[in-house]
Amino acid sequence: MNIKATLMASAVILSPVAALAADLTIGFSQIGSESGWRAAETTVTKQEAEKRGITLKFADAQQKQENQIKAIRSFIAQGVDAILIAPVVATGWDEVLEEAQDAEIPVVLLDRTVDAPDDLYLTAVTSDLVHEGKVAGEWLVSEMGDSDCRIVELQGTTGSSPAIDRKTGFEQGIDGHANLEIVRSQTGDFTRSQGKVVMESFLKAEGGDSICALYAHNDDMAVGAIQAIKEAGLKPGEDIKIVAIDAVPDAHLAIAQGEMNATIELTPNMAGPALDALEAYLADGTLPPKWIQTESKLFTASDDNQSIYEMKKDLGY
Ligand code: GZL
Repeated sequence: MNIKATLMASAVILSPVAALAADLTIGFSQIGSESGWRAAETTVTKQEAEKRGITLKFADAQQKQENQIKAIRSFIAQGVDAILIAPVVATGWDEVLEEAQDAEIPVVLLDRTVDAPDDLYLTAVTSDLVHEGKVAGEWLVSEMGDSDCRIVELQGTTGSSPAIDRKTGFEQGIDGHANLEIVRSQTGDFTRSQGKVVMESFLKAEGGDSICALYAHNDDMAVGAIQAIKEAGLKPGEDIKIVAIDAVPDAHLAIAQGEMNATIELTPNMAGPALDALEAYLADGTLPPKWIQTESKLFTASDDNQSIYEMKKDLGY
């Protein structure tokens, strides 16, 4: 190799943004590890930061808002360059977001939104949570036709934007179809264990034979409910139709095995778009849109769920 080529090869030429990212320190206030999807989001966020040479300070809040607020205040005190927040609930953020704004530290929301003025955060990277619920409702409409169907609903964490919006969307999806009726609706807090416990209570209260379908705000609660349905001597996916959201590997496996019927995909990669927006903003003040929307895709038994399961199972869920 000639001298010039050698010099070129050794002089790694970074773009201004890439050069900047190598010096960034970003705080990430994560909700916890309540679901397989959440674990995947954490894995992907760490990978996306590492890819960019960003130093990521990670704080797991064990699903408690007070722990998130403490972590955010610590990030501010440390003088980080930016803060990522997956807000466990929608309310109660104004004060700490104002503190970050006063410290001139940009904040990006991941996968959930907050009820606060949108000048308090740079952007929110989320799916259309209402749309996800509506797709689930419309799928059940198409599945049931004119047949009566008594539905039980496992809600996500009380007060979280996905629980509020996915409920709204599902009700929009079944609106106008009087044969479809939600007869029980209760939070399972997005976890498998609570999904099982609450489904057991639904089965006890309603009697398994009178429940036609389960709508769960995430796959983990649906997987827990599947266990309860089996223990009640019923066939999940047949005696009780099951539709949920996230498209985690175990949901694809359950659909492949006929124990679940549909799931709507939520990408765990919210951090990629978030870090791109932050890098551009920190480099030259480029303002992103207030909402960076991620795609949602319906998966049913007509998809090759076994292959999708094999592909997804090693992605950090
Ligand atoms: C939705 C996200 C939800 C997932 C759950 O954007 O906040 O939180 O659907 C997770 O699996 O607990």
